Amino acid sequence: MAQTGWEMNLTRSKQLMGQALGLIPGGVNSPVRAARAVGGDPPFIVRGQGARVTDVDGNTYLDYVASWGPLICGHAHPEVVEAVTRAAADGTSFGAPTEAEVTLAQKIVDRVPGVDLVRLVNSGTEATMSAVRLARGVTGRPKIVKFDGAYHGHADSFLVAAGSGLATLGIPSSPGVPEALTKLSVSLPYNDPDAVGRAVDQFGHQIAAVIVEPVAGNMGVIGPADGFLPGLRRLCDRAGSLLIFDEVITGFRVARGGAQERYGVTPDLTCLGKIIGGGLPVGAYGGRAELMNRLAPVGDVYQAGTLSGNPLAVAAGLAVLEITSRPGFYESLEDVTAGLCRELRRIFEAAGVPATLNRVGSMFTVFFTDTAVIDWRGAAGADAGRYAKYWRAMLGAGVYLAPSAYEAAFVGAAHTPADVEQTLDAARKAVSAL
Ligand code: KE4
Repeated sequence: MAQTGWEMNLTRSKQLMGQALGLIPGGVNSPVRAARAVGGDPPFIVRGQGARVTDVDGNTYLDYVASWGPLICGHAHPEVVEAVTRAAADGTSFGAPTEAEVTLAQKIVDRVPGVDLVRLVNSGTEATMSAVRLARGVTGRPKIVKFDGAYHGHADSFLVAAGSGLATLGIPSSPGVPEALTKLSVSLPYNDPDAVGRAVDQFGHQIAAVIVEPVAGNMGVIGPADGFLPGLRRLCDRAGSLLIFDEVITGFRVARGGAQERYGVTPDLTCLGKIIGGGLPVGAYGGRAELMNRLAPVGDVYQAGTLSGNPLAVAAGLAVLEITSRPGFYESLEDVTAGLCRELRRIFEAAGVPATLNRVGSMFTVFFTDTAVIDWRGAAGADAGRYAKYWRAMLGAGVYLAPSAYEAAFVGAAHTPADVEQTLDAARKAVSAL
């Protein structure tokens, strides 16, 4: 491991970033990867294995980014690699129906309570964008309700008071989105059902859908307050609006059947991504048959995709859903993550560093604040500068966290108790740099 003291040797990564900047905006194909909010100079990763990634300078890190969630089984899991390799040997895409897509659809329908029919797409953004179009098509209504700090992908309707990379870079609403469209997106405080009630009273008859991350992961991790999700269910029923759970992160992450199983609230439409592709490009959206059958070619709401249901991505997804369906998978993840977070809290407390750690299942975020974080206001009030120092110190100690204070850390099945101890040792060193 080419590690020298606190700072990793990132020589080759910096050279590559210099080259990349002349070819790719910001040197990256997705903004948050540029790590600008934590000082820049991201490591260029060359391989992943289990719970670890290695960069082009030969530094190896314990990985809690997990490709922003998909790699719940760890990097290069043998069963995933074998499935994708076998599928590739039969061809990479046909643009025609395949048996594997039917098998994956069946597994999704079997595991996700609110899904009777499902359509595969190529990203989380495609899933949420399509679900909103379907909701508008079915209800004939124009408005959607989202929540401050939530991120549902980069479709125009969602880039209002959004989280993830927009919050990280401080661009809450993106230029290029026509005002006529932003007016149709109402963003409200997360965990505030009264605010939603007021919106329903004011223009409920115009609301096609309320779209929510049932566990927020894009303003850091924030769980639903008691009554929040059931309240949204009741308010949507009262308004005749559809409730959309954006489970791109939480789907197959926080429970076998996602957040809707964990919290016992069934949405009208569900958006999925990340884990169901095992690291390959997959998204999906599904719901009750009478809603989904409004989609072409059965119905008249249009959505399409050249590579939707791609054989390689479907093979990876099938392998991951098989692995995660095994007895004890989620219980073990819960135990490892709970132990890690319990000790992290003790380390910050012992060091006198004000920190709030939010965890749901195997996803968590450390907010450098001494107040509870239950919405975007709380997340934004935390010390992002201190997070940047923490990120840099943990990287120097061989632990790779999300390069943003408004993301989640993910524990996967490949993280062992020894990895937890290595992480805690790194945190004990890192707090001295705060
Ligand atoms: P993609 O289009 O990036 O596959 O998915 C969009 C999306 C939709 N819904 C939720 C809840 C999401 O978290 C995401 C994407 N997540 C971010 C990180 N939290 C992706 C990372 C990135 O933008 O590079």
